[in-house]
Amino acid sequence: MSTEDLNDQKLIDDIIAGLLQEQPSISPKFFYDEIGSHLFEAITFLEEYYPTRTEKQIMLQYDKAIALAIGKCDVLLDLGAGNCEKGSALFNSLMPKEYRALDISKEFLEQAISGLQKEFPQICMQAQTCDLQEELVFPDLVGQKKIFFYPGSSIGNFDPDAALGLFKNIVKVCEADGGLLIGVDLVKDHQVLYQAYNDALGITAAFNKNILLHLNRQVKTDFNLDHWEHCAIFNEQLSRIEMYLRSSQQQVVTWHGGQRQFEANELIHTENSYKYTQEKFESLLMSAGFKSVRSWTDSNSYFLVAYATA
Ligand code: AVI
Repeated sequence: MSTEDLNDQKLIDDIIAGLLQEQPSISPKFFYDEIGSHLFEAITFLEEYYPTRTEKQIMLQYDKAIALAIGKCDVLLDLGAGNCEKGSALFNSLMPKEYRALDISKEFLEQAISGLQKEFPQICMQAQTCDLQEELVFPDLVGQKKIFFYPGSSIGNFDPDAALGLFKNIVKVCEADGGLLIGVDLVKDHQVLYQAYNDALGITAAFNKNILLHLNRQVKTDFNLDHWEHCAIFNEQLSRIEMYLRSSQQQVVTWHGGQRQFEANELIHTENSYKYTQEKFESLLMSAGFKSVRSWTDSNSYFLVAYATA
């Protein structure tokens, strides 16, 4: 067996273990196959899904203040860079010498970078695979002022303990210089939050259900999408949106060598999306070891952009 086959088998074993738990769950990383990535992009255009456009508006409105707070930038490290659109929007104000795009798939990044390189020939660009659950190491960047960029409230998809772990990791690699520019969604009117994850067009429902199609391909499960419903609620106590797939009837789902019976109304957990208050988020950054935090928000206080200095 090759290492790749072993990795695939480990992935499949992990998915099956998740399905067999008392509270079944599927990791949100399985949302992002080709269809899922396009559906997520469509979500960002929805009227109900305010985070993407609000963050963009804050970044545009305060670009000079943000650049001033950051100062010199030797290397801009774009965590979860995707199509590099958000990272490259900072080039004119931060003027980094180097841009490092990090994400799970290097192939996708390389395509994005090759287009950008023509537009910004003076910036040295590199794509690198990166798993944010693991330790961050950049031996070739020692001594350079590193600015990490983590937009889109992707941090909200981590439990607060895991978010703290990631921040500690960033403080460590920043070497008492540089910092983290990060966007996070704020707690707000519950109806606004609810609608952002229960849009009228049903795009978020399709995004959620598509995870089952991904599993059918990856694990050869036989989920029937007609028998599952999208469910997203705001858990006030834990300050997070919780997404689930609800079984609409009693059913058995099978895969090679196993199966599970689901009762009517039984839920499979697919995602948490934490919402912070400004105070909570700033104190999470400070408790990770950052020295200071500056924040900018929109007129409704829907979203926060923060710069934490290491
Ligand atoms: C990627 N992440 C920040 C999105 C969120 O809002 O938590 C994923 C998403 N899930 C449903 N809609 C959007």
